[in-house]
Amino acid sequence: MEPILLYGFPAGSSMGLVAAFERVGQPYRLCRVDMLAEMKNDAYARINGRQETPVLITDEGKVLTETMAIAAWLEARDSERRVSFEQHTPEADRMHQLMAFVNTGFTAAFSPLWVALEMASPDPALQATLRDFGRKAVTERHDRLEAMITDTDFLAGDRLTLADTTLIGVARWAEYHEAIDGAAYPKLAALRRRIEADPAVRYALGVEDGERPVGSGACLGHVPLAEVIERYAA
Ligand SMILES: N[C@@H](CCC(=O)N[C@@H](CS)C(=O)NCC(=O)O)C(=O)O
Repeated sequence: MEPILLYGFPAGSSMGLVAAFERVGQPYRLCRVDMLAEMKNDAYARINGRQETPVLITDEGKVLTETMAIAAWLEARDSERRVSFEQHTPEADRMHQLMAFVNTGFTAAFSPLWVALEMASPDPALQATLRDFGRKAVTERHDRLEAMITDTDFLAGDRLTLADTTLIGVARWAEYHEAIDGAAYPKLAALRRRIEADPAVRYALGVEDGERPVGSGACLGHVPLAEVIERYAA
């Protein structure tokens, strides 16, 4: 079977993995998950006990969660090195380092902002504290990322890789939360423009918006979430 990538909308980090699958170009399917309506229930918890996206149903029908694990699964099958580098090279090491930085501290810095936004019983004083703390954390991680960007066209070299696809779904949260002064990060801004201009990323953004963009042909279509749960959940 073809692997099925469950991606979340709106504004999920998994948009980058959709771009990565598209760019690798091997047959895959997608499953669209409305994170606001379809994730916080027992049925979805049978697919991912942490009730998050992304999730991959592998070509063996196994459930694989966590962005880094799914990226590693794809990297191992990226024989033409369309989104990765040969193992045991300095380029591969740097790509993994940047992916880890983005998926841990950079992504986690947004957590207080999401908590403030999604609070079931709004508490203005706590929300203000969370927003203040979150904006400081996001700014600090942006400072660090800006310093890690070199003069290559993309994050880990001169072509789009898993480092860029890990970043692109998350980086836009800064505007969503009005968390940073964008002008303070010119290298990141230029990098994001280059990533977002990539055809595979444009494809993923279109898919996220509910469109049916013309892609490489590798995506064989969408599978309904109910069907994925029925067939593959524990
Ligand atoms: N550690 C997980 C985190 C995934 C994650 O935070 N997913 C977000 C969407 S980008 C999510 O599902 N959030 C919903 C929630 O936690 O309520 C990974 O890297 O895959």
